[in-house]
Amino acid sequence: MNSAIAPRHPDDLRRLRSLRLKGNATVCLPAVMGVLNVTPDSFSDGGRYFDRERAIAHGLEMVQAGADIVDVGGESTRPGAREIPADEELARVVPVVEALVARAGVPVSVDTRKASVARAALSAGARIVNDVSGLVFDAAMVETVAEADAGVVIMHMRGTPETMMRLARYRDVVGEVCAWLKARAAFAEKAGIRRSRIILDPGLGFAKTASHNLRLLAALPRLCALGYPVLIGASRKSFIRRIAGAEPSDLSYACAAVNALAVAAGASIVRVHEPAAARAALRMALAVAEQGRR
Ligand code: PMM
Repeated sequence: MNSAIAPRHPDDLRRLRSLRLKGNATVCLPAVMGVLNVTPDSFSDGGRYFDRERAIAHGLEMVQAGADIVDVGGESTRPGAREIPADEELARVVPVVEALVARAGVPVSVDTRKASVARAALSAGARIVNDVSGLVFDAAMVETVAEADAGVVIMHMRGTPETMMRLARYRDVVGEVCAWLKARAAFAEKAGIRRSRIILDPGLGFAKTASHNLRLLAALPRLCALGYPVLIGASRKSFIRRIAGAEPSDLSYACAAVNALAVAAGASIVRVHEPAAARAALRMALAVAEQGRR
């Protein structure tokens, strides 16, 4: 096991100190991943950064605000969203990845289920593939990631964005999600992806009801105990709107609270639309965790 992520003590929830990426790039954990949707129709920011220059400018702003990674996506995965052709997704994503790789000074990830899009983004300098299908959607994805020695986010979902909400039925959501992620990580390692490159994500909102999301958040230490960095993408999801209120300020404060709670419970990366708020929330969570260790 990569010594950088080896657990030092089973009770030490802050055990994952850094994420090592190709070419000696290192991301200190816990980290903030800024969301950049270059789409006309994503859930909370669809259309805002569809224009290429605005997207690039927003990516750079997020880094200024505290993002450690910028996650560029060209296909909406909100419930009901339709798949788009790979060439359209490529045209949206690759120029933005290229510009951010040259100018952002932080690793860029590509949010895609398609191997051809991942391959082009990796050639343009992206270092992480964020696959919401957990390497299921495209059989060529696993070898694309392995060959490029890229980092990979393996996210749990069922079905596709079009069908997933019909599949939100579990007997034991925490046990089933943990078992699935463990199996997908084993599959990835067997196909040649290094263990130290793998990040797991329970996929809040993807084939999950509000109560499933809350149960997964409450059980985060179980997911972290699998021994991989865990990413949480709660930002602006509908379960937060439902609980905390839909006013922009309600949503911002509630997202910051969820991110602090997630990191306190052992999460290593939070995927967010507001990096400055997430950065402050993580600082507080870490300061408290530090005292707990003394
Ligand atoms: N959520 C969305 C898109 N991509 N990727 C990961 N790894 N985890 C998530 O929770 C996730 C994701 C949908 O949210 P958005 O439309 O705000 O990007």
